[in-house]
Amino acid sequence: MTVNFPPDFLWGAATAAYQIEGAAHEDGRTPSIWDVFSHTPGRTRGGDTGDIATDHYHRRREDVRLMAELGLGAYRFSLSWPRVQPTGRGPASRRGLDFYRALVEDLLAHGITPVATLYHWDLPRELEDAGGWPARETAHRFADYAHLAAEALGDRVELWTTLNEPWCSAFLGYGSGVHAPGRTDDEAALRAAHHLNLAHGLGARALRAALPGGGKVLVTLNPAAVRARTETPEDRDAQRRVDALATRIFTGPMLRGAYPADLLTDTAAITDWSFVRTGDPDIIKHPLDALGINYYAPTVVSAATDNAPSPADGPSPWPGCTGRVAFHQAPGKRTAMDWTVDPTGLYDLLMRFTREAPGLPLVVTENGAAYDDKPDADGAVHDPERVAYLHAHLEAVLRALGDGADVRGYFLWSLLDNFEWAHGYSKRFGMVHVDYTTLTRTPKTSAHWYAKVLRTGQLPTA
Ligand code: IFM
Repeated sequence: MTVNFPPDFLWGAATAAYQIEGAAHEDGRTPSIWDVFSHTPGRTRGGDTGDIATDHYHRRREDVRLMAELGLGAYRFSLSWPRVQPTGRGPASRRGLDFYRALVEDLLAHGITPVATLYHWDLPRELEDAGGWPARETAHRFADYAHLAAEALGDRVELWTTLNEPWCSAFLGYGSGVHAPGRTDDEAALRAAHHLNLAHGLGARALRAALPGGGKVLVTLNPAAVRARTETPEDRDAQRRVDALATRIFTGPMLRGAYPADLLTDTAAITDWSFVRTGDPDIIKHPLDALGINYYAPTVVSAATDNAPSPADGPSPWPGCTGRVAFHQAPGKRTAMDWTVDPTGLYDLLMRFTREAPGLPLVVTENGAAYDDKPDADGAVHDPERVAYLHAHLEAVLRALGDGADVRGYFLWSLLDNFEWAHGYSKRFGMVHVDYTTLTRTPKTSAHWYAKVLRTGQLPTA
C-alpha cells in the first residue's frame, strides 16, 4: 500500500457561502432561496438562519490566518450568487465581488490556493420566483453569472467548480422539499436535475471563455456508494435504480453525453423527458479537468417489502422508487448525522470513476463528519471520533492511490462548524469549533491532527 501522499497533493478544507458568511443584508446582497426557506417557520431546526452564521464575511482575515496557521494548501469556498449578482440578472455587484477579491488576495498572500465553487445551493430568490431550476431559463442565467465571476476573479483563481452536489439541489430542493425552495414535485425535481446539468455545461463553457489559459473546470458531485442488501436480483435491481437517480443522472450526460436508458424507463410514469432538447447532451458533456467527489456514508437498499422502510410515506427525494426500493441503515458506528462510518464507500467510488472515466483526475472535494463537540473546562475541544473518521477515510484515499486512482487532492468538510442547512447549527462538521454566542474559533484536536498530516504528507500509524 502507498504510504505517502504525492508531494503535490492538494490538501484543503471546504465551506459554502450561506453556511458561513452571514452578512445576509449587507453590501447589496439580495435574499436567496435559503434566506426565504430558513425564515419560513418550521423549515429549519429551531428556526436557525444563515443571517449571521459564523460571520465569516467580517472575520475573513482571521479565518485565512487560521488556515495559514494550520498549513492548508488550498481552500474551497463558494461564491454567493445573490451577493455577486443580486437578483440573478444583470451586471455584477462591485461590492459583492470586492469581498471575494479580498478573500482570494488574502489566500494567495498566505500561499493558499483558492478553489471557487459557483453554486452551493443559494439561488437568488427572484430566479426561484421565475420558476427556479425546473425552468430552463435558470441554466442560462447561471451561465451569465459564471461569466461575470470568471471575468472578475479568473486572473487570480485557477480552479473552478460549477455546481456543488446538484443531486441535493434537485431532489432535496424540489422532491422531498427538506431543502430550499421546499417544493415536493417529482416531475419538477427531474426537470431541475436536467437544468442543473445544462447549467453545468453552459457554465463550464462560460468559464472557459472568460478564464485565462490556465483555468481548470470541475464539477462536484455526491455520487452514492449504493449497496444492495443481498445479491438477489430484486435487491440488485433496487441498487441499479438508486444508482441511476443518484449518480448516473449526472455522470451519464456529463461524462458520456446521454441519460442512461434505465433511468428514462424507471421514471417514464413521471415524465417523458421532453424537456431535454436536441443538442443539450452535447452542451452538458463539456471536457472536465477533474471530477470532484463528495463522500460521507454509503447507502444500503433492497427491494421494497411490506415491512421494510420505503420512501412511500410523504414526499421522497427518489422519484420512481416509492413502493419499489427500501432504504436501510448500514451497519457500523454512526456520526451525529446518524450516517454510518464506512470508508470503503469512498474507496469504491474513487475506483469506480477510475474505471469509468479513465484519464480524468479525481479530487475529494468534501469528506468529514459531524459530532457533538463541546469545549472542555480549559476551553480545548477534543474530537477523537473525527480524527478516527478522517484517518480511516484518508487511508481509503491512499489505498485508491496505490490501486491506480489519480486522486489529486482532499478537502475536509468543514473548516468551521457552520449552518448545516435544515439542521441549523445543531450539527458540527468543523475541524475548528465555533462558539455561536461569541463567534470565537477554537481549532479542535482534529485540526492539529490534520495540520500534521498535511505537513508530513503521511498518516500517523493508528
Ligand atoms: O454541509 C453539507 C455541504 O453543504 C454539502 N455537502 C454535505 C455537507 C454535510 O451535510
